[in-house]
Amino acid sequence: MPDIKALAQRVDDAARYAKEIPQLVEQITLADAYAIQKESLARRYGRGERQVGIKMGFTSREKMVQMGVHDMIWGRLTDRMIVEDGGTTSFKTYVHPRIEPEIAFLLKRELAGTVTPLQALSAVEAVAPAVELIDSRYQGFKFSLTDVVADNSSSSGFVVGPWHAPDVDFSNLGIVVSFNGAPVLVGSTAAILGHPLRSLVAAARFAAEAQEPLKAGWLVMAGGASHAEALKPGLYVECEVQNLGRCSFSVVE
Ligand code: OOG
Ligand code: MG
Repeated sequence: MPDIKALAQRVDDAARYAKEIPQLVEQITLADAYAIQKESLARRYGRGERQVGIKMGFTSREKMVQMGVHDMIWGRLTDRMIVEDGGTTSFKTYVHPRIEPEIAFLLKRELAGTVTPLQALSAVEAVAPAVELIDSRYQGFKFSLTDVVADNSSSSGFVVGPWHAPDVDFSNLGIVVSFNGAPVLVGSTAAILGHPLRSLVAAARFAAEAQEPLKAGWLVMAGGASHAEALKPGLYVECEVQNLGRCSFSVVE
């Protein structure tokens, strides 16, 4: 039996002190990996962090192809991971951060179980353009499915732009991410499972399986619409989503 607590401490310390670790050599199942993730988050809550939602991963082809992982995953988001829209984040606090354009959902009521896209939509208070900062704690940003799940699915930071009532059609909106004003990523929200709402449907299913229903007031990050791009100090990052506006942040030393 893997030592869940010891492995949770290993991934938590790596994230906390921005120190990379080798991939896990222990034989673990996917259930073990989620148990490690849960235990590592309990350590964060013990330090005063608060869960503010969840993030979905590998909801687009481009992300799956880039990382060689072909199953959807999820991770937990805490208030410590919030990067203010228009604010700054310090490069030193990450191992090798990357960003990806996403859509964020704000929930107005609890959501869990098998739901239709329409039922999922009825739990949505608002949608916003968003950027996720991912930071695998594994050397070389290389991992297996179980490694990445244990490492809280590379959750590290996120920026959320202006909120909109969910009556806007967000199924196929153009996305442009620029670094210091030059476009580096282009895409569409349709790359997220054909429609970002499908990611929320999947999130509700995962939440039920984990017996942790998504709560009113929580965010759900739908997953990267494109591959992720590496960050470095000195970058001003802006993500514009057609009809939803933009969010931005700067990377300082
Ligand atoms: C894992 C997290 C994937 C997404 O949006 O697909 C993810 C990783 O690529 O490090 O956040
Ligand atoms: Mg992501």
